[in-house]
Amino acid sequence: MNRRKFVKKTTLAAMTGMVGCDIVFGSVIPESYVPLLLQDPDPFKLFDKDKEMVVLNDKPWNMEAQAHLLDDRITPSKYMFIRNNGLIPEDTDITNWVLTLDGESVKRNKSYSLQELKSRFRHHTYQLTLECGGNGRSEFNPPAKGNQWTIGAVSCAEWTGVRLRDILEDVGIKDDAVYLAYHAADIHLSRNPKKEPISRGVPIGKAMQEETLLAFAMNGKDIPLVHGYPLRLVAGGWPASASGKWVDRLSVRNQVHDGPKMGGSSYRVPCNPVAPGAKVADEDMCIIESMPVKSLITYPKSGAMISEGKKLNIRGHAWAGELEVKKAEYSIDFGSTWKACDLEKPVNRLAWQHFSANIDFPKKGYYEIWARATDSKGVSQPMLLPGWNPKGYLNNACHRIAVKVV
Ligand SMILES: Nc1nc2c(c(=O)[nH]1)N[C@H]1C(S)=C(S)[C@@H](COP(=O)(O)O)O[C@H]1N2
Ligand SMILES: [Mo]
Repeated sequence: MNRRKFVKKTTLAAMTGMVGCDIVFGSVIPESYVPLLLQDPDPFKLFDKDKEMVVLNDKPWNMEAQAHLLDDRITPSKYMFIRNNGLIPEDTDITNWVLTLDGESVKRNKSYSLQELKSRFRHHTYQLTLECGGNGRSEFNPPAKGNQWTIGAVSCAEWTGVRLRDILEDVGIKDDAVYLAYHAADIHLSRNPKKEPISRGVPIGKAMQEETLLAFAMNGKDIPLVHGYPLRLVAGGWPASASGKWVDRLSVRNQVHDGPKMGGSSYRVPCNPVAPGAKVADEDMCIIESMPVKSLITYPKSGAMISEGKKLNIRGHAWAGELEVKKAEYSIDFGSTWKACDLEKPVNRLAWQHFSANIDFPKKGYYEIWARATDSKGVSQPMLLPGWNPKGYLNNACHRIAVKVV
């Protein structure tokens, strides 16, 4: 057998294995042609996601949940949204994974192996809400470029790791420290190794909070690769872009970090409200910090049919960035009147809170159920779209579902 034929035979055998059944006309597949089934990796299998998750982009991979998928108190990985700015790291070697601390404001550079991080520092576990700054972007007008998130770019998983504060104290930081920046192992879309897809972070004050973790576990297991394995920064309550995945370097900066996606209109909004479509000067844009108050009805699924005379028990979650949610209400008359929901305290700071209510409908027909949360400073969600901004961030409008009483 000549070499050419041999290669063809072995690849056909390999492809048959991957397809999972006989490729009937396999012998006539053009050379170096990849069957469609193998060209399009199934993202649900690839990332272990539920089939009801919605793919928004495949280069890079971005995927969101639907409201009813987020019904669990702690979000399981299969319902957790994916937001990537670049390509997922390849060939992650955890035995040689090193976290380096550097920057203008560390007393000396220092490196830790994963094993050292886990064994030298105390472990802490918190439920932490992570919401993409662009969640709700699809509603803005004029529309904003980027992934057209509806309501599903939010999660609240249970994260376990070491406190970032403990590491910063071990390294020693100078008095002039301003910002903690992350650098990570993901790959720029251009595959240029000199370019980073994203490098953001948090001000030192947020870095030093009890709940800010360098996490190595999610929901009691290793972090799934797509969510940051083996090491991830988790800064709950802030736009999730501050929570670097695949972190291998942390820089303590003596100025506001200036990495990719820190400037321009990235994760920044006009410091003062502007008219829709306005051009905003760079110096009038402010970095998004704590996320605004928001809520989600996770049961029932929009479109539910309710039998006349039966009460409907709705439930959902509410969160308010750095603040606590103090009130959750619902309306079945398009916002004319509001009734209180039962609202639970958060299990820990920065975890979303659960609400529920028992609803009586006056008669048969179509209804909408609107939910509205209010934070500890008395600020409520707007019923409709809030302030326009160039990239479509911070849409915290009330969530609404439709039901029919039949
Ligand atoms: N290294 C790295 N970290 C990252 C990102 C990224 O592209 N690369 N995306 C950020 C953004 S914009 C969001 S919203 C969250 C998404 O986290 P998830 O995919 O685990 O839900 O990760 C953040 N951390
Ligand atoms: Mo994001």
